[in-house]
Amino acid sequence: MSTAPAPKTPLGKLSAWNDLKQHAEELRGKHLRELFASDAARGEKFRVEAEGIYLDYAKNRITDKTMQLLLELAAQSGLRERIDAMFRGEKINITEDRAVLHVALRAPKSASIKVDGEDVVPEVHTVLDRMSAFADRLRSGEWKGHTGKPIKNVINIGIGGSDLGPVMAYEALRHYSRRDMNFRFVSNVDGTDFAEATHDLSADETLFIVSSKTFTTLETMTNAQTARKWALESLKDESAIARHFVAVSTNAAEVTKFGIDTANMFGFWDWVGGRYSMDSAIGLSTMLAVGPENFRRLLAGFHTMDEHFRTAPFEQNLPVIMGLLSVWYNDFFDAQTVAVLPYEQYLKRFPAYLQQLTMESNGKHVTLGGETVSYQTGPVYWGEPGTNGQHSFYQLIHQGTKLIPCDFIGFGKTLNPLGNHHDLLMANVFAQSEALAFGKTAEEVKAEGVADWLVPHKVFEGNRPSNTLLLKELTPEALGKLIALYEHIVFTQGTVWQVNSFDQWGVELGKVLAKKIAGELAAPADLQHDSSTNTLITRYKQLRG
Ligand code: G6Q
Repeated sequence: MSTAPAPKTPLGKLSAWNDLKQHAEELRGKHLRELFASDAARGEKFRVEAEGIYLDYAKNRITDKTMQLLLELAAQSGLRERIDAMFRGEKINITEDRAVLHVALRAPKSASIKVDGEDVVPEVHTVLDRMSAFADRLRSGEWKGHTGKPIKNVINIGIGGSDLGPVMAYEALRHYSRRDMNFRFVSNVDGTDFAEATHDLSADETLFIVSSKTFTTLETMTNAQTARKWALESLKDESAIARHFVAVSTNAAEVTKFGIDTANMFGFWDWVGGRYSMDSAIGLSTMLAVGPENFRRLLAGFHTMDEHFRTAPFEQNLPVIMGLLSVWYNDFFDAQTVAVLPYEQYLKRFPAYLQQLTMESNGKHVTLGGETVSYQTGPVYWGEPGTNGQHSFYQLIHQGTKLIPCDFIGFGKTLNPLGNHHDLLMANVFAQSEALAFGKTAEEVKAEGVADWLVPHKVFEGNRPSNTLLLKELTPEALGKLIALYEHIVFTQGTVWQVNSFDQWGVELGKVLAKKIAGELAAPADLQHDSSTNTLITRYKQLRG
């Protein structure tokens, strides 16, 4: 789309928005204790179970009316139409003139999704089949390094969307991964990242996957060149590159320039955003770790959630409900952040992954129509796996001055049954959400015989909202469902806020300036920045000697 989009009714003018504003005032003084006391069946009412995910959202500051108004807001925001437009392959990423079709990456062979009149599903499966064939060869030892040894170490070089998904998925699916192989990830242009990833490896058993949609990203290209040098130092033969480097990119010309044969390149498309690409060829490291079969199970999980999002009525639609609840706190209760708290060690990188997904997508202050918003958009997402967080930042969630809605994630079964560890872990999930919601009154504290002066310190106000997601077990399918759930939460939020969740112009300026300053650091330069930046550059030059 080269012209501006048709104007939409501004969010502030939607009747549901204004009704919610008023309704929030009615609810502001209400405590979750009262809401539970007035409805004994609340816990059975505000819950949804779909596709193997149980969502309890009863511990939110909501009533039937809240949900009705939020669902009305979704309708007035055109959420249904926008979901359909995405799945139809329309170019809803208007500022980059691109379709948004990560959902096509996990569509079954029988599906048909068209971009500019062309069905993209067959191409998706061609790449998946090539990845699978490569993974089988590598994992079986048939693919040999330059000196004839099988590959034992795989290093993904990529950053942002070409790193966070692969790292998170590798950690999440470690249980299913090849334990006799090493998988490492180099993203930072800080040389320490590369040095630490390679210090104990030998090049003749190592494969580098250079993952970059554009194949021009400074960090990735710098690390890839360093990897090339590192490999050649011991392999001493240019022809070795073909056995030790593969590329994942949309840019065949740059891949060839780097010296990687396009036969060893796995492609994807401009309709896959970086932060939505872990299930494209960017997931090659994941597939090498867990095998093609498990990778397809992961995709099947994504697809199940896609279909749920596309077809389930909004009142039973997990991403819609969770997306709307986050809008509720973000816009009507001044909540600045959302904590995601997985009680599953394997999901330790899930919050970090979600930071990019959510904040790069909805960290925008201009609507699709180019207007500056008059309301809050994307909250800060953060978190740590439980129970570790309980012994660090939960204090602030329980007794601080900020409202922090929490998403708890737990599983019925652990992949590592050890004594009663899992019951203890899950006891903490339930205890935390209960404590956050109901707190502890001054009377209760006093009844424990606490001295009067100490009572206020020991009171828990409560009324802190949370969602709890329960799944049976962390399988590849479950992981796919969870990721797609959050992708579609982001979509729901972005639709309500009328922002483009699929561009990221905000990362551009820093990149351009860094390039300029890199030139100034490489050679004597007449510094023309502000006085602070000039002084910092000069001081750095002194420090480095
Ligand atoms: C994600 C962003 C960004 C991107 C990285 C890496 O949505 O676009 O995080 O993934 O900048 O880009 P390349 O894959 O092109 O190297």
